[in-house]
Amino acid sequence: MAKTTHGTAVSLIVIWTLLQVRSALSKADKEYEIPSFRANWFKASEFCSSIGMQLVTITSRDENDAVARFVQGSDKFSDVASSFWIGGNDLAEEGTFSWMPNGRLVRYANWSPGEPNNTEDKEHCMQLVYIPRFEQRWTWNDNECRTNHMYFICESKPRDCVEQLKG
Ligand SMILES: [Ca+2]
Ligand SMILES: [Ca+2]
Repeated sequence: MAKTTHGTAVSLIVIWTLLQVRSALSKADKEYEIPSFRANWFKASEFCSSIGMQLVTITSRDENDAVARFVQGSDKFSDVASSFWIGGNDLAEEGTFSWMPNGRLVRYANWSPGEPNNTEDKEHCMQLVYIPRFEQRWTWNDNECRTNHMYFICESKPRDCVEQLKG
């Protein structure tokens, strides 16, 4: 009996450890994609969902760097000026930005100097910007959500615990 209990405990520890490793891996292995057409923020968000992904969320410097590296390696990158929709907005409450895919407040932020400036009270959707002549290197701007001419970045959805157990 004692032996069985011990065996069960060991199995549980092994399973728990595997899940931790897997969760660490899946974090590092976030997949990104830049569809090859331009859209407004809403269409961008819809399109990411339609391919089982979501507009990208960026919650750390490391993640901002990882997204920047991905964009640089893509054929949508221009070293003169590049802007891409990302998954945050302040549509619910002016000035309070949240990540739409999970509803979390934007805590880590990497705004360009003077942004977000909500120009003409019309700018509510977030974009990642690379415009070196303005000293903007992978920083963020708020822009009009209905602006149609932006590429956008989708990311793989986080797998929840149930999905992880199902494998
Ligand atoms: Ca705004
Ligand atoms: Ca702005």
